[in-house]
Amino acid sequence: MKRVITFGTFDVFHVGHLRILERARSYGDYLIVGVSSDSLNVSKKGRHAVYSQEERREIVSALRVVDQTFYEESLEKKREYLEAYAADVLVMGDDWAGRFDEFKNICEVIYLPRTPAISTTAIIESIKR
Ligand code: C2G
Repeated sequence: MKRVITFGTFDVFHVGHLRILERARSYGDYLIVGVSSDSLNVSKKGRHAVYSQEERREIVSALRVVDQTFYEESLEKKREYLEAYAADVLVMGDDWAGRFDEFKNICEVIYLPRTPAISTTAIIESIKR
């Protein structure tokens, strides 16, 4: 059974998030998603997520293409997570292109094109207007 893993905040869930998860799942038989904790999100995005970590995990966990989720606490624990979840494939959007190549010695690393013209930030801005 080929185990695929991906990571993200998945705040204000949108089709860009859905499509990367669907595409990630297509690379194997089992998809594990590390959902960034609230504290990790603040440290990497410089702002609080709109949805709590529990709500973001609940939404991601409910998707047909997602088999297992956990809280990603730190970007520095990536190798630990890849080993702990026995990942065969790491899939990320290409805004991360090259950033995880160091893990090619333990799993396949695939970067997929982002879904254009949609982002949580843009959604928040449009709601504000
Ligand atoms: N994504 C996408 N298309 C968009 C927006 C996001 O394909 N229009 C992808 C991103 O490339 C990422 C995933 O959706 O692979 C989750 O995006 P975010 O929630 O913004 O997560 P990010 O901050 O990139 O977290 O350890 C890695 C980080 O936790 C990844």
